[in-house]
Amino acid sequence: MKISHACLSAVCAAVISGSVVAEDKVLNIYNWSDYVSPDTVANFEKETGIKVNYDVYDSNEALEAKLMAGSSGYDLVFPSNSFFERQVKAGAYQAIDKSKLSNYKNIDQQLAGKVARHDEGNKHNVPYAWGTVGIGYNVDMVKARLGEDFQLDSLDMLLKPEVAAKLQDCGIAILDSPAEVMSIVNNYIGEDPNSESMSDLKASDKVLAEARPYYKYFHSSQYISDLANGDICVALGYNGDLLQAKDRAEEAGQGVNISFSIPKEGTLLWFDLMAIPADAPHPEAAMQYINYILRGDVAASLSNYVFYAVPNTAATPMLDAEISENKGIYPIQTVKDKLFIQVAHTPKFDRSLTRTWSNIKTGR
Ligand code: N2P
Repeated sequence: MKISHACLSAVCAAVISGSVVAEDKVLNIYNWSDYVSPDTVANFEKETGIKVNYDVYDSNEALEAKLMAGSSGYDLVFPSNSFFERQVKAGAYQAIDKSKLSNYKNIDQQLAGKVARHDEGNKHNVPYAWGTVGIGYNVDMVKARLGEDFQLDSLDMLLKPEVAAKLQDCGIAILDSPAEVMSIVNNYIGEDPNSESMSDLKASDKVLAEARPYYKYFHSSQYISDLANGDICVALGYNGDLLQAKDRAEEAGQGVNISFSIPKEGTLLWFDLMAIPADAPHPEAAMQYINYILRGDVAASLSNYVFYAVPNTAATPMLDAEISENKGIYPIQTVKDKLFIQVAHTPKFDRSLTRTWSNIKTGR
């Protein structure tokens, strides 16, 4: 079917029922919450006439459950490296033809090299953003309870029961992300973050179980607004989300002073990737969106808003100094040296982990 030049909008696509072109005027995205700038999707729709249906999640587990159930209807998803690795092995994604992505040249090759460890030749992914898990805290509330000299870049704040107890009244939030949190606790107690040994799991479980009575909740996105509003005083969360909380608090001007630190004990470094499910109904539209995200101006505006690093060399000169000079986003070398990468867990270990985690959450 031939489309006239006037026929560029989503409305137009809707009336050309049954044609391939009409199908490709829709794009179903499933992405992490708080992970684009307000105009990212709107500008794409304006430029392409593609109508985007945009759903969000806040955990790799949620995404994986949808993908593995099949027929998710999604065209583009954003898994983290470790989960992605096993999803690729399970055949969840289709290959991405890089020769069709004119902006792929903007990808930071060093980072792509690291991701290739999870996906040989990066056949099924294009990197989207990267970051760490760290500690966001309300400076005044925490200092009032722990004193001026307490080291605010230590996981002791969250994992030592006697310290957590002092923060209980102002509110501690922990990521509801079993694999990620357990790897951080393993590392904190001096074990291999990627360990699948039952005795390590038990030891980390013990640490969390002892601090658990002092936690307010486990959740992977609510802490942004709660921290910004002064409803909690510490959160173990994703770096960009915690920096968004800081930014929101500053904009609100209510005297809530938030800071972020990367734990001195070391923490998880993750990469989120763009991937097209094997059964995506609109893979061509997904390719257009990927190529759009790969544009330097788009990646920079996104990074400037969400406070996550983007692996895009063309974006670098367009980043605000608040981003490019932020050590919570681009850590210094000594901090980088202590970061670790997660590898995919086996299904057998995952079952034990899930059981342990649900006991921790319910405080049993
Ligand atoms: C965005 C969280 C993305 C980081 N809200 C998790 N990989």
